Amino acid sequence: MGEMNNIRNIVILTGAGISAESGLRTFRAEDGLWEDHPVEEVATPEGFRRDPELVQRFYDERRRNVRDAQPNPAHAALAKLDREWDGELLIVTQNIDDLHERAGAQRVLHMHGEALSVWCRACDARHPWEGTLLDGPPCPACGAVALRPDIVWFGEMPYEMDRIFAAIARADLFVSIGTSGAVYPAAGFVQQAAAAQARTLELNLERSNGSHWFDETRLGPASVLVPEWVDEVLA
Ligand code: BJW
Repeated sequence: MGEMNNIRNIVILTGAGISAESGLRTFRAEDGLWEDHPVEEVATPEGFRRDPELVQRFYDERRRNVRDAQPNPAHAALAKLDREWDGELLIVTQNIDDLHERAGAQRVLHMHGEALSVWCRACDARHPWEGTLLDGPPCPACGAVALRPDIVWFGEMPYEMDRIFAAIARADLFVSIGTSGAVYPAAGFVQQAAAAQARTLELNLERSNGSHWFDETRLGPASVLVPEWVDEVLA
């Protein structure tokens, strides 16, 4: 990474690749999730209107997988960085799992929502949720049977974009971990970071769509690359 001396504000973007070694499947691999379920059937508001049972069943299973998964050394390393880094830090995750939090990280923002949260379309409340939705449970707040996964689908606005852009504008270092750069607006963060004069680093198993935008790309599994990089930053 060269000179770490001038780095104070860090923004980290994580994607499905950081949780792959925790046993959660990525989206665009050979055995990716969309193989079993085409994306437009499950991850759009139109798909949900067309076949709510398919979508609820899909996310009921994802919720169960998330509950059963454990953080891996990459999550643990970012949690350590969060504990020990005095400057600004924001972990922006596209992932809906809670493995960053379970590893102990606190400065985490879920831009695509959370598997273990539900959203009531009747009263707009959100609730922590570990169970299923296929069976049509009532909203704990208003009693309506109108709960949907608290997930950002295609065509919906990702969460907290203002806070993300503000953090990127202040960043001295932007690090992207385990994301293919296929989905916007997250795929564009690296360009915004570069425009704000931040250094940009990518950690990924293989080169991604966005690799050419980064100052540096390191290839390998997140469980190895992320702890190595965190040790460098904290040294
Ligand atoms: C490892 C590893 C290991 C593996 N170690 N690495 C045309 C052009 C531009 C944009 C658009 C367009 N048409 C439509 C759009 C917008 C659209 C979009 O981007 N579409 C693209 C397909 C082109 N985006 C949206 O709609 C977003 N909203 C939006 O833009 O709002 C503005 C707006 C609103 C209204 C009207 C108009 C505009 C919303 C996007 C929501 C994304 N939601 C999903 C599903 C929900 C979550 C869930 O069900 O889990 O989020 S899609 C899915 O992709 C999921 C992910 O968060 C997201 C990103 O995937 P990710 O994390 O990158 O995973 P993979 O599998 O792609 O990559 C894994 C990587 O890990 C690979 O690189 C591997 O190499 C690596 N890896 N093992 C390290 N061990």
